[in-house]
Amino acid sequence: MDVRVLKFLNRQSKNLEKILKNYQKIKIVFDRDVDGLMSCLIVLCVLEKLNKKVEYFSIKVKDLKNFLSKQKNSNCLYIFLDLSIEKEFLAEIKNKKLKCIWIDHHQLKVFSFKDIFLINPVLINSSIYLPTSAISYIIFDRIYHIDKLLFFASIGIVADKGEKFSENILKKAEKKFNLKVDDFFEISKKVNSLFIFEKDIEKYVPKMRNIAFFKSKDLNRIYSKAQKILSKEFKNAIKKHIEIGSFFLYKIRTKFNIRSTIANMLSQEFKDKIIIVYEIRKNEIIMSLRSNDSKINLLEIFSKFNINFKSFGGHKSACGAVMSKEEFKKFLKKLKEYGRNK
Ligand SMILES: [Mn+2]
Repeated sequence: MDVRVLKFLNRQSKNLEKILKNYQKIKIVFDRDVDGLMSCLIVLCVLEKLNKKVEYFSIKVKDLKNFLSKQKNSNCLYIFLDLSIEKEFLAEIKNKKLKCIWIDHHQLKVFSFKDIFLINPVLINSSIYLPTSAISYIIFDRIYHIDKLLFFASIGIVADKGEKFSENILKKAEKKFNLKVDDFFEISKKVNSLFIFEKDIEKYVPKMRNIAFFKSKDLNRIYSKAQKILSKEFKNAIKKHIEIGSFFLYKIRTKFNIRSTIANMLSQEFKDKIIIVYEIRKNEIIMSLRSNDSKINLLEIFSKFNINFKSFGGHKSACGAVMSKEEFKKFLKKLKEYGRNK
């Protein structure tokens, strides 16, 4: 891994340790996906060892502004995990004078962070890709070492396809827990099924502190239910998608939260395609975009479309977008033009 990034994380870890000394009450706010959840577990386990009073909330980035607007400035420290930063969040934080640590790995859309303490390796090197659970592991394991942090980190890393820059962590975990990377990947798929049913994720956090949960009947039952829904939708996608040049377009029609998982599955199957999976929710088009070609930067391609996105961002090879139905028509036209120009 990049030595500059490791030095940066080590330095930030020391700074963080100092900040933590000043707070007894801490609120963890994490993204509603496997990487976010595993990051939460890592941070939570360490904070509890430090005898902090901790609350945790899972929030989708689109609901974060609303969450922030309801917060009151109390003597509490916020730790945000795996959530992409928007300008409006920073405005709300400044306005409320909230004390915030922000640990994330999304590409940056904002470049001034004087009101938060940001830990994102892309600040040092924008081509480094370390899932938030890897970052959280490196930082928090230094503050207080607990064996199972390595287990949580490995699940989060493979869920976010971060194997490349996290090889060391995974190797250590394979040895420690006598598991293979593929086993961690299986576990990450099981954990992901909790999100597919949009379960009350917070309810599972205390159970997950014991790693026996990941082998439990409880989780396996939810997983097999999710597998049925996913395989049905996947077959449907193969039959009913549309191809425009190198774009693979598919509209999801179930009520389950499977858009991004289906997009991941399709990008594994159709490696030379740019996968676009979308659905209509509350009159908006919500999209997951994926590519397997490391030379392709989705953020770059789609920002050139000049679409008035309600939100757009993520990573170079996996990102998300929200737009109105009107803008979606324009988006489709652009897809066809792009195909012709290539
Ligand atoms: Mn992530």
